[in-house]
Amino acid sequence: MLLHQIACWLSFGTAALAATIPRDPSVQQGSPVIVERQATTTTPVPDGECTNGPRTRNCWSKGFSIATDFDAKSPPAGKTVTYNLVITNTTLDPDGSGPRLAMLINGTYPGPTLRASWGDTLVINVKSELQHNGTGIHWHGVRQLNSCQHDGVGGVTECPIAPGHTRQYVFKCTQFGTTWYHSHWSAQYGDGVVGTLIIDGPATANYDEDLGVMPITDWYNKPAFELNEQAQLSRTGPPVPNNILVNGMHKSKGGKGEYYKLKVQKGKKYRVRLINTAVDSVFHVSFDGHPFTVITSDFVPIKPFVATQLTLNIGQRYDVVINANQTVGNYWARVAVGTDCGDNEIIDAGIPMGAILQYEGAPDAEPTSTGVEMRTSCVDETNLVPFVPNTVPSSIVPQNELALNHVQDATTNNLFRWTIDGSPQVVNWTQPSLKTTLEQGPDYGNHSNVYEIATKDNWYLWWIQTRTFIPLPHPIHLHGHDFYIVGKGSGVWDGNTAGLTFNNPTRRDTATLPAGGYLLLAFPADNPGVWVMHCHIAWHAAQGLSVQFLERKNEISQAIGNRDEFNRGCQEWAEYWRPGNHPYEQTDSGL
Ligand SMILES: *[C@@H]1O[C@H](CO)[C@@H](O)[C@H](O)[C@H]1NC(C)=O
Ligand SMILES: *[C@@H]1O[C@H](CO)[C@@H](O)[C@H](O)[C@H]1NC(C)=O
Ligand SMILES: *[C@@H]1O[C@H](CO)[C@@H](O)[C@H](O)[C@H]1NC(C)=O
Ligand SMILES: *[C@@H]1O[C@H](CO)[C@@H](O)[C@H](O)[C@H]1NC(C)=O
Ligand SMILES: *[C@@H]1O[C@H](CO)[C@@H](O)[C@H](O)[C@H]1NC(C)=O
Ligand SMILES: *[C@@H]1O[C@H](CO)[C@@H](O)[C@H](O)[C@H]1NC(C)=O
Ligand SMILES: [Cu+2]
Repeated sequence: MLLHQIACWLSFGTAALAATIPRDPSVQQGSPVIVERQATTTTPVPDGECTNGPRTRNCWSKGFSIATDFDAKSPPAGKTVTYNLVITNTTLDPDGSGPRLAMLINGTYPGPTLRASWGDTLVINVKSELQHNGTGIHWHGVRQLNSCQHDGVGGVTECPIAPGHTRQYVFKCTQFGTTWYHSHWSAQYGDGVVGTLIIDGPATANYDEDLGVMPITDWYNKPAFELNEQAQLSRTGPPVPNNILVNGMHKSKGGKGEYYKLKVQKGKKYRVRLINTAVDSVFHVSFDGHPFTVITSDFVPIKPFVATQLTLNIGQRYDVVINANQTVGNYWARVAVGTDCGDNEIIDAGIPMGAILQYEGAPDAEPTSTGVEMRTSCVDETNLVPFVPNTVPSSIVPQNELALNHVQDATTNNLFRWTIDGSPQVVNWTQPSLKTTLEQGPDYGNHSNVYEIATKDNWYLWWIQTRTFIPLPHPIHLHGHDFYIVGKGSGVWDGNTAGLTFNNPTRRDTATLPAGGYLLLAFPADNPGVWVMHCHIAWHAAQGLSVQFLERKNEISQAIGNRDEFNRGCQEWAEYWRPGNHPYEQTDSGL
């Protein structure tokens, strides 16, 4: 018992906070020991033996806790969790605006929430019942340690899944928290090929119940493939979304449709998992009358802090704990669009935007609550301190600038293209970079935007620098790793590393490049593979805004092991993508 207590004296919150946590009535006698006291320090202690529960969320299992360095280890004897998913070409009418073409996973939007635990192995069989598109599923933020061929990026880590065929993805859950999965094939996730993924593990604050995911997206009444073509032609900016959806629901400007409800009981604390799954929008989220505690940014547990509003760019996640301690009633869970960098038709429709936080015992009515003034900005949160501290070596040598620009001229058939060092990325679906790497040639193609990361475990510092006069913020997402944000700012970086943040910088897998500015991202070369880094605005990714990191190329073949599935996928794709055998052609980057 004493051992349990000592081990569970991990750091978070305050004794006062812990003291207000009510007893969870669902914890029966005979359940694992619940330690009443929490520590008051903010210093992690070594992992001990303690059991996860409503008041010991910092614990996980013997030898694993919120203080575990998850880069170094994860629970070894995890379960194998298997899911089957089917992608179909169908229609959807989420807000009463009328049905439109959609591609859905198991017929729902968003697709099923997949769930596993830290250390588990996920096995996911994805069947494509699309008639006339390739597809593939990327597991956003999953590190894919030594499993690059399961990253799901057609033209980079796999050949797309051909119509009627199945792909098996297998990976270990080395991190825990909240994420989403989506098609990485051209603009397809904008048409609905999106779902959510929860990996259970310890947390930096306590809560009674998990309310699950709250994915938020922009929504268009026209298919994404159609809008993607428009966006590429345009000199005047992207199409304006017609609505937003919270967990696949919202009222439309015509007053039809329904709000998503988060149902709570007075006196309990709830974990809510916020995810921005949009095509082109920054969102702000708040809960009227309910300041909340933020416990993660992306897959990284952070020192908890209280906030009244959070900003999420595309691909970013925050897990928050809400205390349902207000008068029984209905409250708005407000969502606002970052209008400094985008727009949405619903904003001026006079309809509250968001979802409803509904207490048990409250009537089924729209809230009349008021809340904080919502932001309009498109900049990242700043108060994000990783719970397990890490240091980036200050001797790190910056790589050459990755210069972000744009072009729209004869060399691009007058299509709008974003460029990195002068080149928009275009992938070749039949010849993914991983295939080229394994076959040792012939080459990656003229617009592969490949950057090599050669030295094992060396730290690399990537300098993304805006050089275009179009001042837009871009949510930069990296595969195969997360990164440390050692610097960012407006204008041009002066190349001086002295002022950068090396001591426990914010760590995550998606960060916003400031409008017109620069972003400095560091990570070690600890995962052989081919990993894309791209803007997560779907139109921008389709218009070439990405690079591929070729990491420790000579070790990739051995690292990934069996490649039968990979080879079979490429044979099936080559058969489908024969000239004359498919009605549509590749018109964009392919990503
Ligand atoms: C998805 O649908 C398939 C086919 O109906 C079914 O076998 C599978 O269990 C479903 N998956 C989930 C996660 O619900
Ligand atoms: C989906 O079905 C429509 C017809 O309903 C067809 O025009 C379109 O090509 C199909 N798309 C895919 C990806 O199969
Ligand atoms: C995918 O299917 C949509 C129609 O559903 C079509 O507009 C698009 O061109 C297709 N893309 C490719 C590359 O097949
Ligand atoms: C409700 O909970 C919040 C967050 O834990 C706390 O700051 C606030 O004081 C509580 N209010 C009441 C009335 O208990
Ligand atoms: C894509 O790769 C295939 C197979 O290597 C090759 O035949 C084709 O020319 C490539 N396409 C382009 C546009 O480079
Ligand atoms: C790549 O660029 C070279 C030089 O501009 C050109 O000769 C070649 O045709 C290009 N290859 C492809 C596949 O477009
Ligand atoms: Cu962008």
